Amino acid sequence: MEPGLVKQARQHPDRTAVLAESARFSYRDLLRASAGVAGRLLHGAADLEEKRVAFLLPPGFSHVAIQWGIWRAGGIAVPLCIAHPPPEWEYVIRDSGACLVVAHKSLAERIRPVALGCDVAVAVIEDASPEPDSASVRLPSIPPSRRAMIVYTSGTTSRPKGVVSTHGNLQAQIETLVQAWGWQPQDRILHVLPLHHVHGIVNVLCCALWSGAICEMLPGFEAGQVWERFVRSPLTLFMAVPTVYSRLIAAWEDAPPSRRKVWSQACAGMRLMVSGSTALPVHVLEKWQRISGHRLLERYGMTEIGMALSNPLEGERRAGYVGTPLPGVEVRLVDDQGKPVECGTPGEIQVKGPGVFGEYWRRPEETRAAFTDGWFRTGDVAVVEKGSYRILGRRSVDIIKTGGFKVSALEIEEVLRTHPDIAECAVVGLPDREWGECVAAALVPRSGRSPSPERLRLWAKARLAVYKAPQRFLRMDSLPRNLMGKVNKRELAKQFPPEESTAS
Ligand code: MLC
Ligand code: AMP
Repeated sequence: MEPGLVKQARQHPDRTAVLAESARFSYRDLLRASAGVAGRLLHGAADLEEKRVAFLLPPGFSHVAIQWGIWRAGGIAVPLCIAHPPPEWEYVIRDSGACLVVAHKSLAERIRPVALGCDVAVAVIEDASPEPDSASVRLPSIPPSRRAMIVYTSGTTSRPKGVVSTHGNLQAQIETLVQAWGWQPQDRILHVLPLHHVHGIVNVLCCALWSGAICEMLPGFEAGQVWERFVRSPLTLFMAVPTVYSRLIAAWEDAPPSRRKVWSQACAGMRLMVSGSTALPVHVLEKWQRISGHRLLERYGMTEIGMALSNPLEGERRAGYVGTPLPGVEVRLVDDQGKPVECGTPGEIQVKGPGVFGEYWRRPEETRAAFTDGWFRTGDVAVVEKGSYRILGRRSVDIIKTGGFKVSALEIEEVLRTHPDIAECAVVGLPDREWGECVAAALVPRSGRSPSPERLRLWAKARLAVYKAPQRFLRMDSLPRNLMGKVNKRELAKQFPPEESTAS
């Protein structure tokens, strides 16, 4: 038994799988390179038996070859974000109990001290090139129940939790999207998203490779570069978070009229453009439609479940709505007592289906608390109106979505509290035109000390992912608390002046 993606790839070995830095790699290249990686990881053993292998590589063929190689050797792939500071890497390496870190040579020196501090070896990878036939490598049988991947996601606990997906979960998450969005071998998608979250991993990379399509990978997102790539040669699909579309709109508005025309015309050949990971503002949807001619398809998902709700490929895509359940996904809305609500009444979204994860890594209690009667509790609140779901918000004020990344206010507070000049702090998400929400921190300094916002932000960026570092700060004499002594965050959010500029 092989992972589903590998089986699929065998059907079209000569087609192009990955395009990156002007090099072209076929599915045969990917099969051979990943078999070679698996052989080296196994190093004579029969099966990695779900050992965790963390990997740190920029987007490109090597990244995919390592991911597949870990899977084919029977290991659990733990992607690390190339832009994270060392403390974030250390947390993931330790929490996952990784036995090895595979790092690209350009990143190896940065992660080596972290890995060694965790007593974990580093395997350094040059840019992978297609290998000679590696059919002789003996690989273990991988059933769908085998754990495949751990992706770290922030939640209502202070530190991120590892979401464990099996090969069966991933296959279900991929297949529902391939069916709903009509993926074809002729598709060609431009990949600009991070590779440590499901949007970039499942929706873009895995769906493309499942379908025999071409996944063209850019090193990251830069608006002008993406527009010019749209022009260069035909693409059929594009998927991103709303901040990416806002940036593309801003770049288009700044461009001279002749360039605008060329850029807009370049979108005509695409068959589908998708937005997700956070609410798509209606003004972005409408402006993007005027510029590109495409009405964005908005969908809703989560690391724990893959995608659950989607507007239709054919038919009306309603602004402000995320559509209906995807094939094979069951969705219900429940009230505070856990009872399903009447149509038109808001309730918490709960999800069931083969794509839903089985556990948070080594956190049985959090796992138990996340399910009720087999339904996964998303913590998001929605309402069904005229047959379509509209997301109303989240149950917890401590979860913030910024630039499409989920961050925990509690995690940021815990780090800020270690700053010598901070006596008390509270973190909230504030509405933000560019980022959806931005991270804002209210601080009570220790007497006589007054750290500047710029220095605090720099300090935070050395310890936390850049998207977790507060963008706005508010000095207070005391935090607003309720009778129980708990910080009233909804009240606190109102105290940030709307016109306050960002610290960066
Ligand atoms: C970056 N910056 C931020 C920020 N992110 N500032 C505030 N809030 C944020 N969220 C700052 C940096 O500090 C830096 O400033 C400047 O912006 C540029 O940094 P960058 O790292 O180069 O940012 P950029 O690459 O432009 O990032 C924008 C982006 C990125 C939209 C491309 O945020 C992104 O890739 N988002 C996608 C996230 C995603 O894939 N989510 C899916 C999760 S899965 P300075 O001054 O500090 O240098 C999921 C399930 C589902 O949600 O449904 O899909
Ligand atoms: P993550 O845990 O990073 O996978 O983020 C999942 C969360 O993103 C969900 O629980 C929602 O809060 C949010 N989300 C995803 N898609 C949408 C959407 N289209 N509209 C609103 N929120 C969304």
